Amino acid sequence: MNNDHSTLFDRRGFLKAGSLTTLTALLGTTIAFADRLPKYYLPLAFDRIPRNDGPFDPMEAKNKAMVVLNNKPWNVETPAYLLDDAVTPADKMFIRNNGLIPQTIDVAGWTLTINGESVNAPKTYTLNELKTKFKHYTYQLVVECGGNGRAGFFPKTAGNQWTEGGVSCAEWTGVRLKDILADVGLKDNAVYIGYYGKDLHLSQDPTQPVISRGVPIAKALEDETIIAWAMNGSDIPLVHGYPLRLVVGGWPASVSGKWLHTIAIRNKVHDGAKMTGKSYRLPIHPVVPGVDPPESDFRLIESMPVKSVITSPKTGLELPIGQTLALRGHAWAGDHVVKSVAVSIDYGATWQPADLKNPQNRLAWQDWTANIKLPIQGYYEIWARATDDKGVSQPMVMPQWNPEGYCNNACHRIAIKVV
Ligand SMILES: Nc1nc2c(c(=O)[nH]1)N[C@H]1C(S)=C(S)[C@@H](COP(=O)(O)O)O[C@H]1N2
Ligand SMILES: [Mo]
Repeated sequence: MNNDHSTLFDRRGFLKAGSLTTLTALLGTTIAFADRLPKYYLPLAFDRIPRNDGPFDPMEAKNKAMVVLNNKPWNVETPAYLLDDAVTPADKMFIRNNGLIPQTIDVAGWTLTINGESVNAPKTYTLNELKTKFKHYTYQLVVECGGNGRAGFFPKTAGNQWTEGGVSCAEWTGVRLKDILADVGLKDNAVYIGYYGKDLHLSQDPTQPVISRGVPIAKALEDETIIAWAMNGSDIPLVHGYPLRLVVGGWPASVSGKWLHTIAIRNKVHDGAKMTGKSYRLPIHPVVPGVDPPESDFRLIESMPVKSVITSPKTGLELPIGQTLALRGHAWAGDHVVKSVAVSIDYGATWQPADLKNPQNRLAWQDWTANIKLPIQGYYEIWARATDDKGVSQPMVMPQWNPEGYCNNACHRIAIKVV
């Protein structure tokens, strides 16, 4: 959070020459009487910028225990115990923005355009056309930020320091992208899609792209890849992409484009903002922690790794000796299914199986429960570990370190006391 304006003023308390230049650029004009600004006086236009995205404050609609990692852009995480619901409610859904939340949404005039090299001809739909022309589907979908768990990497990597809470599983309603694409008509050379949203770059320069990512055509054509207008039975909240959003479960959430207005069908891997360089990429070969290989040694993240979270109890619980402890949580595995979850009370020396439910639909997370006995008084850590249908389990400690801090799926742990 940048509420510290000390870098803007010189020793005498007047705006620095550099700050004035920035302000002039932002306002698109010079400030009249700049030399008469009182000491430590921040002109209103400037004052607002470092503090907030604008008049809309997404935290007003959020649970008060949500943790703000950054407010420019807004990045807010959910403490693990707040993820206890089977379906994540809006007020407990993490926020990850790369740019500024659009402040004015023209719902009546909102359209979705499908274009790109690999469509027969571009086509544009109004919201109403999308809703009336195509069959509706509702799916629970895991949307997990590629950087979730970043705080657990050592050495520390740059970016928002998500702990466990950059993940959600809400119920999304909309139409299948594959139905729309069948209506548009694709060329045989279609290999990738790329989305475009209406958010603004932090610089407020409308010509600068914020984020434009995508998925291979096979993932785009899956039944569960939808263009949604509703979340948990209501309009999508503004901060989560109102009025239209691409939702792709199981892959880094950065492919689920908010404030969606265009999808390009590409004849090559989409090259929009944050598709290139090292964004959302992992080193192809394991690297020594702290070593940053060249760009050519990275690959795009596709399906997210197997993972689980303990949502009850909350760290800090004090349990009277002799009582059984009921544990609860969720587990998910990208494009895969979770086959088992186990819990440990002795730092992984022994494990006991949890009861695991089937997912509500493909790409939804799975609820698990376990009842455990804690033999003596004292401090305990409880670990949970999920294994997917390929036999791949979560690592008990930090997984392969990577320079951007993605895909940390180490076991979640909570700490409790038996008294
Ligand atoms: N238009 C747009 N879509 C976006 C983003 C963004 O900055 N702009 N961020 C992406 C990233 S990195 C994540 S993790 C998810 C977060 O979704 P949420 O804020 O609804 O939880 O949105 C994705 N879609
Ligand atoms: Mo993300």
